[in-house]
Amino acid sequence: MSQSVYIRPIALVDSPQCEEGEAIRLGGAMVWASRFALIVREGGRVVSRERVAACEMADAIAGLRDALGAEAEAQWAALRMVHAPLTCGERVIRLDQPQVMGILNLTPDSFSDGGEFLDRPDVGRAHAAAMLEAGAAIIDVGGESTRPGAAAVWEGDEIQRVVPMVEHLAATGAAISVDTRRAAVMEAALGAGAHVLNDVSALRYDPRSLELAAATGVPVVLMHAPGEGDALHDGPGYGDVVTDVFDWLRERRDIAIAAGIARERIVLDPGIGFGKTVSENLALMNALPMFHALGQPLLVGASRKRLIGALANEAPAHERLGGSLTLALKAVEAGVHLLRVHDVAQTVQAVRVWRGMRDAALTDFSQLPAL
Ligand code: 8Y7
Repeated sequence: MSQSVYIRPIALVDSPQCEEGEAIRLGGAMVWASRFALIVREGGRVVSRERVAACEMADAIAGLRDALGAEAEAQWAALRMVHAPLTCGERVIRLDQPQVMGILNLTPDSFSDGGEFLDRPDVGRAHAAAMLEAGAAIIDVGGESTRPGAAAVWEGDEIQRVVPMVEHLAATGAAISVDTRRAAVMEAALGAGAHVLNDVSALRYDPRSLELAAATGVPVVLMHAPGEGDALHDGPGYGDVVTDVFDWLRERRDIAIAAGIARERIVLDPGIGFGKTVSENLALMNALPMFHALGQPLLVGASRKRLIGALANEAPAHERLGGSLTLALKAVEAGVHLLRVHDVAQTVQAVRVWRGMRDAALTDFSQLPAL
């Protein structure tokens, strides 16, 4: 039975000098890891799990069999990869600090902010302007709800919802991503000035989308969802959710690269809330540092999602700010590069305070390890 290997950072530190020479920087973010679990899986079961310090990793990898050793080597290099900024027209989004993507839903039935803007474009535009003012690096414009059981939208309707807003935002100079699974919508949105494709089906839903993404050369977000077609939330279940999602994202990454999408334009996302139980979502949130071993910028969208309600008294979507910030900071501490959120001002404030602490840690020499 074939084996697979994973390097999961298990001890994160808030500055490299905490563990002088012993900590590696993850994904070019402001986070460092000093110890790792080197995990080998066979047929879905973990067959070995070794704790390894950064300085011992080369030896530990040398002790693995050929194919496993090569994969572990690739992951060890990928963990330390520094990512180029994303280019969005005239704008560049640096990935050395957490960036916020503001959600703009132009749908009648989104569970968290449904129907607010669909028939009131002026209100939608004002909301986008407020998110940009509050520090959103990019606005994610979507015209189709992907929650379980949402009604399918005809692509012509989706285009009509999305394109005028994209045109408006492009004219203001904003960086724009378009949240869609349909090639025709992607094409129309890019034509209207969008810069990034955000596809919750990871370019599986529409047979034309992979080719289109490759031909246009724009950055793409590939998100994990276990199901296919219109049943994104239905999957066969997981053996181990963390390594299953990791393997799945690696496969989608490789398919995208083979189709001609440049590696530096692929952003990966574990798809919090898509076909996952509360405990599976929590396991993924805790394992986020491991996903740097895929060697791509990471995006997480946990804002107002159901797991928050499930853990906190069934709070309705509009009362999930506290939980959303907790999950956003968890992602930030894991070195996730992009946060997709509804509450931009509050999230940007949380990120800035976190950033202040990180800057302070970098100049705090009392953290030097004792000789
Ligand atoms: C995500 C997303 C949604 C996410 C990315 C919601 C469109 C559900 N969730 N895109 N879209 N990641 N990349 O609650 O987690 O916002 S829709």
